[in-house]
Amino acid sequence: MSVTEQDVRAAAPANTPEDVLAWVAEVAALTTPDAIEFSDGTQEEWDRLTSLMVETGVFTRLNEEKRPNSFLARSLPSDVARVESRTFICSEKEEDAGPTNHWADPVEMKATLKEKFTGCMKGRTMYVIPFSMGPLGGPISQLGIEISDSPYVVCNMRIMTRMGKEAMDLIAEGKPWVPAVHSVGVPLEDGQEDTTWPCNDEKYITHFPETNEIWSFGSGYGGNALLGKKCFALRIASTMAKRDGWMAEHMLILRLTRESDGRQFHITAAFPSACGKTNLAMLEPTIPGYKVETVGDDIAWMRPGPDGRLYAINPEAGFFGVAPGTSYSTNPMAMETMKANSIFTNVALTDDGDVWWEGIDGEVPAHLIDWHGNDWTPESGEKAAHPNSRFTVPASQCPIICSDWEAPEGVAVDAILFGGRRASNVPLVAEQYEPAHGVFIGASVASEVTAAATDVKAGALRHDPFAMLPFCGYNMADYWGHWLDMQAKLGDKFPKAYQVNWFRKDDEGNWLWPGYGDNSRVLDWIVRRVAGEVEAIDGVTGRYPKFEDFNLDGLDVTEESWAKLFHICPDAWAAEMDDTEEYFKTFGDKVPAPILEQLAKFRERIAAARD
Ligand code: OXD
Ligand code: MN
Repeated sequence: MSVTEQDVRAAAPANTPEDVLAWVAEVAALTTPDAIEFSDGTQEEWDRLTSLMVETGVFTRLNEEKRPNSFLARSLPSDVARVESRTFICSEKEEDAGPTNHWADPVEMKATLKEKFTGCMKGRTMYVIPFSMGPLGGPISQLGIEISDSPYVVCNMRIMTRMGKEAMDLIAEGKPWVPAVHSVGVPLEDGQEDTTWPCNDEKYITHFPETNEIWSFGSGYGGNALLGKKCFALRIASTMAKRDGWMAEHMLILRLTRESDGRQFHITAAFPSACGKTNLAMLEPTIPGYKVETVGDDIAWMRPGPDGRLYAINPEAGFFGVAPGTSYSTNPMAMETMKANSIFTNVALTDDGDVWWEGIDGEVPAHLIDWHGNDWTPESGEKAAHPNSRFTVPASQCPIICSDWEAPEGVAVDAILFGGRRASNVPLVAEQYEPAHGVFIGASVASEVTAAATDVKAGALRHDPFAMLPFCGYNMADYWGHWLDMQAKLGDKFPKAYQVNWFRKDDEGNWLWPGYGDNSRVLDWIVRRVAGEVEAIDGVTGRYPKFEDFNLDGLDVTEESWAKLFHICPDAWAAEMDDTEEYFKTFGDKVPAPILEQLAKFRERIAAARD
């Protein structure tokens, strides 16, 4: 027996508005689940669902002493990351999705989805998950309701968003909300046993920007299934932001407090997926005199405040971070954050019931259960944890979470960083010449591809403007135009942009910069620039620090290796700009004129460097 409208009404909290009831009943009639639950976000619900998943084998409970209230899930090898090739923007006009998105006609896609979702929840429970992106009731926050047939999604959403009763109460007050429907796409016939990671080989991650709808089919993993994150907080929110004059960005947010005068600086930074945003957000400065506090590690929503400055909130409530490479030496604060109440996906399991991954502290264990669920030894020759394995952890558990991380009005942004993984060409740090140059820097970012998506070749260099390539819900060139508009609106109150690159190597392939906590040295220079305390030298890609102004105390960076960090090869840059021009051409006449002017100015600087 599948769920009826009466069942929906009976399961819903008493204050559920009629429009929500009607929508849930409609989705239930289409997907025919066996049961329905409205998520309330309570501890009781978490305990019940995590125990259920332990019983069904979806979750392995980790050692209660080592990792209390924490669980391990293993996905199928076919469902380990976002699938960009199956991610669609279904705007009415194809040009509004632009060349960087997969576009699908909304009417045709709705027809396809109708077919895929028909009966797709049979044998399963439908969970109705009200959630808030951003502090409950905050002026920059937004509400949503995700319907999902995955209890794994419910538990992850409880960590990643403000989920449950309080969000429903706000919806009941009549606040707007975004509808998001998710199914793993595996109906169960009567008596058919479920698997521990149901998913469908055919996947559709679809967005309807004109109606703010999200429909996701076939995957249970991360950004494909936790619809508040990439689907809502970036793809749909970026289109809302363009319409309403704000910004939804793939950026971390941190607070840097300078102890000498107590001045606080807030920095946001856009790096492509799996390029160390979590590490920078939780950085432990190696230089004295600064304290870092984390506001967010992945997404920033920014709006002009009453004083004309740009204010940022982290719309998420948790971190969904890449596990491999995370350790007490690379990110002690992340390690502390995940000590309890955490979900791990596709990491390895130790013999004493704890988690393990490549790059974690200590000796490599002699025996593990790998992410496939098989015995593993160091001789196995394969990675024990998947390169995109993740931890889902409550942000509130981060020891350096900023006291204002839930401030509804956000924090005032002082500087914006753009980075990527670049072994050559891109200097350690460069400041924009002028606002349009800042947008040009963001627009021309290219980075070595990581494991965060399944269907792009790791290691290759790809253009990833503003680290938004997979996340911009509309035409990327119009998005650059929106940035220029926001800059024009805020004038000199709009934060300056800086291009950074921690990943430069010498000709022998050695890292030129230690990175991690030493990136505080770069932040130190940036905030002194913001405060107008140091000068910069005009260079090819932007304005650079003077060697003598930059704090290198205790580091083995000589004037010679410093020169290598800032070395510019005009030929390489000329070639890169030819490539960038070709890339810009794919957007036709949508590329804003100021961006093309910046390209021309950059070429002049390259030519001058040749003389
Ligand atoms: C993420 C990503 O999971 O960018 O944050 O892929
Ligand atoms: Mn991300």
